[in-house]
Amino acid sequence: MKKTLMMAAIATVSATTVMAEEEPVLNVYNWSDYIAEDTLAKFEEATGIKVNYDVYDSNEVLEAKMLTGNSGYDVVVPTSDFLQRQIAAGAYQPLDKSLLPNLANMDPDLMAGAAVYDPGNTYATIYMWGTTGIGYNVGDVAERLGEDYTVDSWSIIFDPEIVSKLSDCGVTMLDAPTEMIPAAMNYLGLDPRSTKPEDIEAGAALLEKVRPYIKYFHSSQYINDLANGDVCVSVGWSGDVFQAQARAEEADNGVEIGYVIPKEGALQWFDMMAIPADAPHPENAHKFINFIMDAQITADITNYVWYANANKASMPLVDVEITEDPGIFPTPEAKKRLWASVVYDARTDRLMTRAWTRIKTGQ
Ligand code: N2P
Repeated sequence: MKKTLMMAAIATVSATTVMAEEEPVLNVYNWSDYIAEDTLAKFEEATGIKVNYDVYDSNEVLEAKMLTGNSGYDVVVPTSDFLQRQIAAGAYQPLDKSLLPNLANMDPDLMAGAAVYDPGNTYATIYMWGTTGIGYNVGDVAERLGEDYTVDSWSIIFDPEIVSKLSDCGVTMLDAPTEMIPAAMNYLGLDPRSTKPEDIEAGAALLEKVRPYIKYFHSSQYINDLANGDVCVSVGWSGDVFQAQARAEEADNGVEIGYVIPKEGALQWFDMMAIPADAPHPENAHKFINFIMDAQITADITNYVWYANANKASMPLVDVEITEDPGIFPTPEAKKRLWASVVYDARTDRLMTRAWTRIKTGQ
């Protein structure tokens, strides 16, 4: 009897020891073009944890993996509206905030904005944030629309008269139905956050109308294509367009790229770091999330990817050309015209997905 108890005690102790010792590995799944060149090496050096890093360029792709489970990932970065739906599905584990002292660096106002999707910031913290606007080749557009033409409106994409004049130099859209359809609705004067089927159909109909002038729907290809002058107008994510601008400058190829938050308004989104419920290395995941929230590390990322962050302590370390760029940190005036993403119910989501397939295939 005594012996059996002793054996059981030993078994319990060794099981606990095994659980407490997480192997020094971390599997991260993040958006493409979204981290500084040295971030992972610095984390590996600081912690001895080896990072496996995979990338995606679509919330839908990430969501499919999160809802299936067993992805093997420890840290993923969904956008806040997608995050909310995935939390409801049980895809994430609550953060252990005692392991995240650098949460103190975060901007309370922006975290409150993210808490709309994740009450109490229970499951996630902001990685970066940005807007969905228009990237364009200054020379190509001037050549086709005139030197005096100012790119400041969604009409450059949604007015058939205008976009038809640009289709020869390459117009592209994000492959992101829940961003593109609301942008079209907003241009029509409808509430971009509306979930009324007739509003969504109206936005979809506008996209179908301009479909003949669109070269492709893709959410990362346009960075290089804009930089090389292979396309001239892209609906794109703020930092990605600035990265295109930087790549063109570096290549010294005469291509000048601009980014604008159109005067009609634009989507503002938050990308959130979260830990899947079945993450194999949750402790390492917390170490990584805390490391990213270090003021210098986050500043380094913003300085490299040109996305705004929500880390107040990092701001003095961010390049002035970034903090002062209204395309990255919008002015209070422009902020009033930004809308936040909507969490779609299953029915609306299906409606959008079906409309999107129709738009993309042009049928
Ligand atoms: C980074 C794209 C992240 C923005 N390439 C999408 N939320």
